[in-house]
Amino acid sequence: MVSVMAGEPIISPDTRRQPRLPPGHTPTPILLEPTLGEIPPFDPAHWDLTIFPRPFVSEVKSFTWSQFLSLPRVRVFADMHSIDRQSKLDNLWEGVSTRVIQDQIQLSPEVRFVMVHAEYGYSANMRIEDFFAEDSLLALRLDGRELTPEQGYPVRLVIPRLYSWKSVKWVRGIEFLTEDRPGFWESVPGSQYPFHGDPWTESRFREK
Ligand SMILES: Nc1nc2c(c(=O)[nH]1)N[C@H]1C(S)=C(S)[C@@H](COP(=O)(O)O)O[C@H]1N2
Ligand SMILES: [Mo]
Repeated sequence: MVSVMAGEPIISPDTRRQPRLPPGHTPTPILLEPTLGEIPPFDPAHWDLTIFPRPFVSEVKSFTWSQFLSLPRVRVFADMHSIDRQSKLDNLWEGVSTRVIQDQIQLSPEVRFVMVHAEYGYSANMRIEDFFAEDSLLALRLDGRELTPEQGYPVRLVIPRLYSWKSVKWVRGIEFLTEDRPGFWESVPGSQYPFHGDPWTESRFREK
């Protein structure tokens, strides 16, 4: 197989903060949060990743599994912070930079937000600046190993600068938006999950 991995890892800027942990956070070897629902099966013959809709992208684009595997890779060293104040430090992710996806599409200038969709209906909304941040990627591997089914195999989004619920596992779709819309956790009735989800400003609760 041709190696498509390049260069030194990108160091997520948040790992250089002093202190390194957001206020009140505790380091943990594993985020102790159960995933919703069952772990989806993976069938490489039918898997695809779809980028939509028109006219926000000039054409709808679907990557097959082999097309996705042929995209160039990056490694990203990053921490992951959860809304219940646990932090999983020192993750070395490998995958496709969201900026590679950006290079493959023509995005209209009025696009401001992204909704990332998973198998079985999970989704998360975010700003395009967060989605296209230098340390954001569609990860295939963690710490030198293929993702486990629990970790989102075959592909999970990783957005180190946002709370972990934005790092959608089992990604299948990327939907561009001009206006923000709630994802799964943001739309649970009575949900206090904020739309943005910045661990560093303690945006743990929805504020006016
Ligand atoms: N598809 C999907 N992605 C998901 C979730 C989920 O339930 N389904 N849970 C989110 C939440 S709430 C957290 S805390 C992290 C947990 O990631 P981990 O299992 O790798 O620790 O995944 C996020 N991504
Ligand atoms: Mo979570």
